[in-house]
Amino acid sequence: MSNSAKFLWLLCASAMIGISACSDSGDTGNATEDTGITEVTSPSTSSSAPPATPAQSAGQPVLAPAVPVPSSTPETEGGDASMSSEVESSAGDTQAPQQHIVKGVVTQWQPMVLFVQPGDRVIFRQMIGHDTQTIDGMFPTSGTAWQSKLGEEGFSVVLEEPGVYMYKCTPHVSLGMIGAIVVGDLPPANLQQLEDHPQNKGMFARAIRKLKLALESQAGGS
Ligand SMILES: [Cu+2]
Repeated sequence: MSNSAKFLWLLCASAMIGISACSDSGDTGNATEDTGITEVTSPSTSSSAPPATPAQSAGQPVLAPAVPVPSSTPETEGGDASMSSEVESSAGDTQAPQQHIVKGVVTQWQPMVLFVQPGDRVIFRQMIGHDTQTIDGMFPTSGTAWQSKLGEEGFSVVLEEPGVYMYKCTPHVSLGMIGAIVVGDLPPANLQQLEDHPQNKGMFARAIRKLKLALESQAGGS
């Protein structure tokens, strides 16, 4: 290759570099966002599940933060996370009766407030040393009273009449072992009857306050 040819080749090459550099730096209008580069393929040889599309991600329900349990009143003995009920969500609104469990835990009922639908069955467990008995005047007037034997494991009731049923454990009522079962729609029809009850004081008043907090929480959360 002669010198002049070399020179021409260099001139040509440098001109091309200049043009390409010019087109890279100056012509921003042609700049494209090369999204292909971001798709780094996994070195994994196995064909993994396809990545979630934006539609799938958007379709996933955003889990709401847990509803804060209302702070317990100062005179509580602690361990008062029993406000939340263990009611299964009635998705589909099926009318099939459900079963619910209430446990005797030390000197408390768990859950302390239980929400059920008419016809549901409530079963009492961990009943050693406990009984369960409706409190006179603190359940619907046409509702069914109940009373288990002491330590009657698996005692159960089926509640048809809507309203609040307040019940106690006889050995531990003075320690606040009082529970509430709310049957049917909110607010329960006999709530005012509970508040007007002459025994709405002491541990009973405390239980009714907790019931009202649970009712507010249930009404707001669903
Ligand atoms: Cu008890």
